[in-house]
Amino acid sequence: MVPPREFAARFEAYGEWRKRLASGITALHEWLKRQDLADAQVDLKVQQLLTRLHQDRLVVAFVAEFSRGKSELINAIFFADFGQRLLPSTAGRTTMCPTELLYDATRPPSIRLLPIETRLKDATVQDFMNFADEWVTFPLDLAAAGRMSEELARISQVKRVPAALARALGMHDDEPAVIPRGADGEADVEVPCWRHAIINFPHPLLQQGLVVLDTPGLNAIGTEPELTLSLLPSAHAVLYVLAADTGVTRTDLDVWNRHLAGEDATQKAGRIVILNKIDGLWDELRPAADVDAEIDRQIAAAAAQLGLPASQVYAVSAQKGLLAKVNGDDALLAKSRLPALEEALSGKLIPAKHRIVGAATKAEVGALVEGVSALLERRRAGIAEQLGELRALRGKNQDVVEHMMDRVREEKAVFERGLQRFTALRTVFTQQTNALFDVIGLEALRANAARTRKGIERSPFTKGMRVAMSEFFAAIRRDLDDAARRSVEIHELMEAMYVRFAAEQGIERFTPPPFSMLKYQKEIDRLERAYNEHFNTLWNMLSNAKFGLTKRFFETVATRVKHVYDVANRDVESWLRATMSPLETQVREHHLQLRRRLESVKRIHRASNELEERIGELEQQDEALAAQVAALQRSVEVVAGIVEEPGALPAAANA
Ligand SMILES: Nc1nc2c(ncn2[C@@H]2O[C@H](COP(=O)(O)OP(=O)(O)OP(=O)(O)O)[C@@H](O)[C@H]2O)c(=O)[nH]1
Ligand SMILES: [Mg+2]
Repeated sequence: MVPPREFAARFEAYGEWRKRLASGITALHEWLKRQDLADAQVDLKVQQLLTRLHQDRLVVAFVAEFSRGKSELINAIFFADFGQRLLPSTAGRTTMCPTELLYDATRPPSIRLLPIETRLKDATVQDFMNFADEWVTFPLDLAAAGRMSEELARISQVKRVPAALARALGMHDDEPAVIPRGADGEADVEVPCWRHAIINFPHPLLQQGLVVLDTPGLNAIGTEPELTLSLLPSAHAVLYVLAADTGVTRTDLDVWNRHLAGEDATQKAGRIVILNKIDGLWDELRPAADVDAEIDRQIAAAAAQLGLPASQVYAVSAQKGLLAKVNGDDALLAKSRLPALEEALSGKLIPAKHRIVGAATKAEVGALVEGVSALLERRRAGIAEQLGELRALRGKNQDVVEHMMDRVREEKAVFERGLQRFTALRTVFTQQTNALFDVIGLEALRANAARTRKGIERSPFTKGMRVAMSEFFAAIRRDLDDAARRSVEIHELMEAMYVRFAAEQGIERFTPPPFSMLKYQKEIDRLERAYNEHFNTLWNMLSNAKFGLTKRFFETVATRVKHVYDVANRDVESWLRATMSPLETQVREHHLQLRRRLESVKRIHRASNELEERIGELEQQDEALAAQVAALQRSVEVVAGIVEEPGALPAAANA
């Protein structure tokens, strides 16, 4: 049997693989540059590919009602080699704000905290990311473990504020800790000090792109829409934690239904449910088999209640697992059942990620190389044509050469007339693309969002909000439909042009790819559905609608929509480039070839001994081109070889 590989080890192997892949691509790029085959387009594509490989992240989120042991599990799975409890984990509510653990090499190790008061402003956590001055930063001293855990304890900080402020922050109704005070009879309310925390920590796993998201128990999940609309959906894995001592409670089910159940069967299949704290069932006085049977019963009960197969529920003891790892106690580690969970995590998650990244990289390198090989092939075809012409001249007299010169001149004249048409086409193309960008540009979205904000302000209650929001989404749909129509028009124009240039100029036929807006339309639909669902639960949860919360809710939705627009704009841009640039390149190459042909015929016309010399030159050029094609093929195979490497997939053999 293959010994189970821990999550950590497998994730490290995945990181190493990404590095090898990046250096393979860099080598290919270097070669292209040396051969003078890398134009701006190629440079840009390679840059994007490398950035994506470098920044590739794997986001694992932990969600549960409070005190189920999320933070303890994170400590045990990812950070046990730290030798102590990294994240605070205590009875009662501990983690008071969503906490991301990641590593960003451009910053010193630190904990960055976004004050809870930022909830009073119309901006999401994502928006605040760009404003360093809004965050409070504390450096982490990696050499002093004690001091470090003191700094990290800040994610548990709470404070008392007047009830009115708590209400404005959107944190009153469901906050049980009410401390009577003050002459006006209004009670003070305990609220978290921070809205969001980012722990920047150079742990090897985080350095390789792992991002762990720890969340607070139910109450903060309910009131920070961003978590449910954006952070959780973008996580690669969401681990849902139950505790054996409580079983599945009503609030556990609430969290599950609201944030995790989802309509999507594939989504459900990806869920991992953890039944934590099984050490509470351990009993020295009972036979081990009895205890195991009890654990199995609890697993079956939990699975039935969540509507999942029992195979997706993992029973563990986070606390004993952490202790066992810190003390190197293998027997206790096995008893904690933590390795089985880690095996499931790494066995599912990392190979899936590996496959997706590998396939995407391979496809992009393939597209890149295809463009370059097409160029090389066209050059070879040009040389073959010239060789044919020149070989036919062997033993012919001056008249024939003159006649041929006339013919090339004529071709050149035809081409130059075509060039005028090409310039005219460029103008139309630019006009049409500008119109397209007007429709899906950020300006249009900004105007739409401003209208919606006004609408919500005018009528900040359920009905007003609903009307404003449905108008917001309707306007987006109109824009996307309009953009879809325009992209079809551009596609038709370009298709006709390629046909025409092929007929008139002998330029190679090329069918430009169509563009589909469907992806963005679907994403907008998904957002609207998610918005509707969360809006309803939000409204049921809050007895009186809070204006600040409503607005913040809208800003979260708007940020997500802006992201969709950003991606759409980027995609449209590269689509337009892909549509136009083959024509540009071919026109340029064609022009060059005609000039060369004319020059060589002129040379031969001047002196007849030039003929053999020129044929020899062309033959050499052809050989050089053939060698380039072969070398290119080899470089591609190197990259493809790295993609296929089984290195990061040790379980593939026994999967
Ligand atoms: N017996 C036992 N206790 C555990 C286990 N895991 C966590 N605990 C305890 O349960 C309590 C809550 O653990 P946390 O890690 O703070 O729980 P959490 O889910 O992060 O809770 P919040 O941060 O408040 O949302 C702490 O006192 C832990 O020591 C376990 O496996 N066994
Ligand atoms: Mg916690």
